Amino acid sequence: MKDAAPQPIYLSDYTPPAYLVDQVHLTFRLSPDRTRVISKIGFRPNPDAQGREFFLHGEGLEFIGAMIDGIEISPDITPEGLRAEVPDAPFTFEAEVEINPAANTALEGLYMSGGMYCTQCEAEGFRKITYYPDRPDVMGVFTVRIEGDAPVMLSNGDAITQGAGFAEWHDPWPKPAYLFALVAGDLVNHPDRFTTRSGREVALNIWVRPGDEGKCAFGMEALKKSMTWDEEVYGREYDLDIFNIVAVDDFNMGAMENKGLNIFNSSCVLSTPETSTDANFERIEAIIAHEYFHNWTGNRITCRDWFQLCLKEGLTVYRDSQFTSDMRSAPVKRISDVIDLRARQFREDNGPLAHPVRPASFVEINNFYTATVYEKGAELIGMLKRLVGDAAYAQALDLYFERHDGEACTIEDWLSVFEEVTGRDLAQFKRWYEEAGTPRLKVTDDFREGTYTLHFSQETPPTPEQEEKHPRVIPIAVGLLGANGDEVQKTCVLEMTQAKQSFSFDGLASRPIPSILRDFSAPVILERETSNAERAFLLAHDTDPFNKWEAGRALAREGLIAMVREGAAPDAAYLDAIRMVARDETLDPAFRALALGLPSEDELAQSLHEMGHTPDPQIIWQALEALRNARAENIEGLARDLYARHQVSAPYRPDADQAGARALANAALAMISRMDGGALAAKQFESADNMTQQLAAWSCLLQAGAGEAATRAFYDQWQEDRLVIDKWFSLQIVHASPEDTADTAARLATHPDFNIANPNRFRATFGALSMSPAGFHHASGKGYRVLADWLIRLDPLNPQTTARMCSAFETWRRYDQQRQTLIRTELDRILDTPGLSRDTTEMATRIRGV
Ligand code: B3K
Ligand code: ZN
Repeated sequence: MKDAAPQPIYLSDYTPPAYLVDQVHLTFRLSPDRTRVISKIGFRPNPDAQGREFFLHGEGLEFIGAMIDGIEISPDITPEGLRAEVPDAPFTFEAEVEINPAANTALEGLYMSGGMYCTQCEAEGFRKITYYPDRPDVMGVFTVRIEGDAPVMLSNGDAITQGAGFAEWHDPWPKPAYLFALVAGDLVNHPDRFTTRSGREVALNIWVRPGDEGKCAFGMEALKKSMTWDEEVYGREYDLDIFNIVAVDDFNMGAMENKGLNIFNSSCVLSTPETSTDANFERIEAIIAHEYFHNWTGNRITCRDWFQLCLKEGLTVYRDSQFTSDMRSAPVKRISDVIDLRARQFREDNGPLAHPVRPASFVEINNFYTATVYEKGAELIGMLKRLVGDAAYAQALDLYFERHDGEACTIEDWLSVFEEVTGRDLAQFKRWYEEAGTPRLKVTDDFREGTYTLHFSQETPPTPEQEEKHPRVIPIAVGLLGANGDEVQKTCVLEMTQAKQSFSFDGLASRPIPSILRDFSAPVILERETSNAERAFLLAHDTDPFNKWEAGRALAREGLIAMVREGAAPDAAYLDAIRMVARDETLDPAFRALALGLPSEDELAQSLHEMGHTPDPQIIWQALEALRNARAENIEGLARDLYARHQVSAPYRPDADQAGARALANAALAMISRMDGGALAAKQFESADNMTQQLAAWSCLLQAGAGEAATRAFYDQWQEDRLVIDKWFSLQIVHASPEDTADTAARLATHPDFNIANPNRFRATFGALSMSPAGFHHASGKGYRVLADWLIRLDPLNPQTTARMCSAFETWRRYDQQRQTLIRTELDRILDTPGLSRDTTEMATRIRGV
């Protein structure tokens, strides 16, 4: 096994930095394999520090020399950094190091992507660029000189001078090193302008590789909308004269909010109707907003330490979801977010990787950029807003910005502005940040003499290293419906604070039908025994769009579980109910498309496991297929009608209305394709003038087993477009039969266009494998084997992406003994790999357990 177990870092061990930084001057002499980095940093002792050790982080740097106040020193250098004797007064530290961007395949620090220099410093990548106190509570004002022959050379802040072979940038806003960025290369820009409400003229640019300039217009519009929205809704203005976005092809995640110089995975900014789906457009809009919003929630107010990551991420995800709700449809956004939360965060919260929204320890912080920190973190903000009300939320945010601008903060700082504004004690609410796990909320009810009572009890199961859980405050939004479907009690928020608690409603003429947890008012699992008739009633009558959708979802889930467990036939109540919703023209098409969606294989496996059963991925897949077939047979006529009615004749626009119509038409096409062998899909594939239509048609053809010609045609048409080819890799694996999933992934990994060094292509291939449960969990174990083979190959090149993708195995304890043994063998094989990275070691160890 491993040489030495990597050591965890604890929140409780936090100490303030010994020295603070005032000014930072950096000079980069760019060269692909020998870049010189010359730093000159003004330090001063921190009066609040507990010690006086001068330590600078630094990893993989070739040390050339260092000086303090102009006098050469011989520091003590270790693999983690540098120590030196320093004066007990302000001083200047200078260092010269050499780094090799061309050899940097980890994509952290300064690296090359397609001949262009770029950086990724969050969380701890700056230490791979030069010696520095690489922690977010040390903030400095950066001036950067870049020397090289690239036509475009960018860094944070405003451009001071540009000349032949050099460029100088100055960022007036003090920032932690994780927000530093540098980009240099042969880039072209899509320029625009924005005038802030106080009159600042901001130059906006999206920088791309030559040839991609036609793919920036939508991203630019999204940026301007985000800037306006943040002014209008949060009163936040942009604070520099220039805002640059750069698209790079090799990137470990979606995008990065570096001050004034956001760097984006090209898949999250480039778009055209021909190459991007409606879902891609929506995602691009949201990510551009997210990174832009970080300028205030993250950059102007940052995190004291990485345990506080949710302070910026949870809040910024919450803000970007508000933005999307305002730009598009709020109910559709909420439903989509809950689908995603359950699929990723509930899965995490109920397995070996469960951790609090604010973790108490970590080995490698990059492993904590999780659905829990981001998405559950955002849910906590939503709950807080519901508990205090909109006006108090706005006041608390104003106070937060006013009080903490320019600071590195904690969750305590965040909660205390709410306590001050509202006078509430948020000690119990804080448990949501500190205790991992998804609460189970059980409900029963009774009705006596005009009084209807809901009895709630809450319980959170134990999670790793947290056996004992305490009752949390849970905002439960409830409405009541009368037997005729009228609302007899409008939505009100019940505040549950105890383990068991009851709430009554008086003066009712008859027993109402409750609509509980409207708008998914808390991230909990609601458990309530109820009938299909009641679910169908709520699907028909609930005025809360989330619960209306949820009722249909529950009908589908219950029916599928009966099919899996008892071999039951497809549920007639579900088929009737869904027919009614699909044909209800008063409902938004996007909502109807969501209502036609079915729980995923993984969601069903999770539900079965919750109920104490061992899920069989093969049987789950068969049940879903059987239900899809039955549904197609049952409503083929209606599907044809929906398909015809929701064709969009206007020129393509990626807005919510058109996207909703296409989503519904394509849901109908999927049903029709099960009946006509793909004939209509083949027509749509031929005539499609946008990627949404083309991809949906190809996907239907693949599922109908009639995709071969389309697969070839799709490749021939798009072989020059790397982002579309990612879809080509992915979809073939997703729609392979479970027998062929692993083999298809392994075969595509030998395709000339496969590139292990490109995270997008790697994820398109092996992410697709791990997200196809019936194929991934094939009883032979070949799915596990293929994934482990490739993770072992990727780890020495890119630990971050490898570690993240290990989470494919996180659900292993749900399955039967045979599958568990097969997975454990693969986890052990990964852990036994000589030289395995700290990132992957931590993830595989936590997943495997003892
Ligand atoms: N803050 C970055 C994520 C950095 C991930 C480092 N492993 C993107 C974002 O959340 O906006
Ligand atoms: Zn973020």
